[in-house]
Amino acid sequence: SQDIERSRSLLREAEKQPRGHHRFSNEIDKRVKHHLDDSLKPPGADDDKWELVAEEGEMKVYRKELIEDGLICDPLKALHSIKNVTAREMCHYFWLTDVRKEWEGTIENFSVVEVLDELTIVIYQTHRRIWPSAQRDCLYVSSMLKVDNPPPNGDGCKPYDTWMVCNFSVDLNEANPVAGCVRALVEIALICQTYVTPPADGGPITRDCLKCDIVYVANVNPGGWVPASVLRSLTKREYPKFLRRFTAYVQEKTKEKEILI
Ligand code: 6CM
Repeated sequence: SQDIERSRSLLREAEKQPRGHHRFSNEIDKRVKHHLDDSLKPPGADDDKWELVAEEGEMKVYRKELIEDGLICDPLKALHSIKNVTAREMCHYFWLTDVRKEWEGTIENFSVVEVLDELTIVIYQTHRRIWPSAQRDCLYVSSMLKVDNPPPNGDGCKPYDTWMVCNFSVDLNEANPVAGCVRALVEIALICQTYVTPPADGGPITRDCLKCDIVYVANVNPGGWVPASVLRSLTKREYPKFLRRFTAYVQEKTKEKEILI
């Protein structure tokens, strides 16, 4: 509860910090550029060997098998298309820590350890333990931003707007790390684009006119041993579960609200 109080007071401080230059700004810019150049590319656009591991309606989850220093670091890329919501709404609920526990099922605990500007924070979190390996924790910068000039997408349709959340591990001394946890390294992006189809009769724009296409990429290094079969079957199940739960959460949360563009 002390952690929660501390997170809350840091976030109150955050509201007073306009987006600005801080010690992670350059790193964020670099990673945003990488995601726009690379993560947005559809699987199969080049000779990348993405394997489709789950498909449910509009949702497609791909992965590439990758072992680094004996650890499974399979990159993951998911595409989805969500009706009735905007890119900003998707990113808002993904970034906002107030509602994190309402959709994030892999976390045991988290706290905001630093606020860098109004949309950039540092989070420390612990995950549920994957038996029989050690519990994981991670410490990462989380930044939400609007992308003014996204690269054109293949089909020639121009999105109304583009928002993204960029999360990546940082190496800082966290004051109260949980004993026994192995540090996982994460690089995650959620890139969202709104498409608006105005009613043919010239009527007002409602939620029925909205669609949000998302690309979610995750590169997670587990930081230590996890049995391969356990980890691979868990990711195959948990990422679709997260996407299903999170997108349903945002649709439900926004359905009676004014459109946030
Ligand atoms: O992106 C997701 N969540 C964000 C907010 O928490 C954030 C996540 C960063 C870490 C993601 C993976 C860490 C790997 C640790 C493995 C432990 C999994 C335990 C599962 C127990 C059932 O960007 C959504 C992440 C969804 C992961 C499936």
